[in-house]
Amino acid sequence: MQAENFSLWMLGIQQDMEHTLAALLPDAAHAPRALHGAMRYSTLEGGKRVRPLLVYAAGELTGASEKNLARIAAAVELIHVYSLIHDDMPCMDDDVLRRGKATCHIAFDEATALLSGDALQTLAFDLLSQPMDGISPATQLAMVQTLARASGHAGMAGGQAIDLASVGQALSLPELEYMHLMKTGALIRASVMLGALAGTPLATDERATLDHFAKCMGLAFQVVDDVLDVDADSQALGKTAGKDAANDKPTYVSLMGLARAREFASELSSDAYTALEPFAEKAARLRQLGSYIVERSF
Ligand code: GRG
Repeated sequence: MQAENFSLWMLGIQQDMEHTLAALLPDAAHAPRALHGAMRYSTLEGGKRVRPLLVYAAGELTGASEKNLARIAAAVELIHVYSLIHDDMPCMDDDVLRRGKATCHIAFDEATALLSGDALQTLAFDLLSQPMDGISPATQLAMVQTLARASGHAGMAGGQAIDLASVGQALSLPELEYMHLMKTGALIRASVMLGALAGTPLATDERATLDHFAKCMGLAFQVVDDVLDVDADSQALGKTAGKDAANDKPTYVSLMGLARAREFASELSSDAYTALEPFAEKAARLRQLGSYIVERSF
């Protein structure tokens, strides 16, 4: 019953996100058509929308309005899509398959892919800086800062730089963790904190404990991603499976082995649920979403 309730909730958010993003993205019939088309192609009809789901679940914890959460969730998803487009380009991961379809630079061309990533990123900040009902300018500024820091040199882009430099290198577990906390973890952590910021302010200790949940979940998400890269096929994943080993990339599986990596993901999720205890029932959605992230098969 609880699982059914969660699946319905997830589906509802995924559908709302699709409508919100479709309405916010520029019209592909308007020039520059290739750019607008590429932005829509890469963003719409694809992806699990894990980061938007985290925004909504954290917003439920602080009683945030759905209207504001939709805008915040869309902003985070746009940053995520921009990172996927750029990551797939020949200068980085050089991949041809993403979300079950040709990557942006294959479906369009490299210059259009580069520009569409740039334009999605700036659109995200545009969305986040427009007035939101019941949210003070100071809180909104904190949101913009949270997203900027999670995306930039000290977050996702920095983590990606370390990742690119670590191909063929023997990273230690702490080094791998450091990289992933930046590359994947920072945006996941920001999604939770942004959702929470949209509602009734949390006390300092509550914020810290929620951030600990998000940090553990961000890492667990990556560990599961590494497991799935060896354990699932490209069709199920909608992206090329087995790429990490083919590219000689250090991963949790290459460092710990498959069985231990699975155990580690479950240890991280236990740690994450413990952090949610002070919030009791208000964190029910975040708990369910945590289970989904760790138990997913694609
Ligand atoms: C180019 C600045 C820049 C950063 C790229 C996020 C990232 C950094 C690269 C993506 C490569 C990758 C496979 C990372 C592992 C974790 C991850 C982000 C997986 C993709 O996210 P999902 O599973 O994808 O949420 P969907 O398609 O469901 O949204």
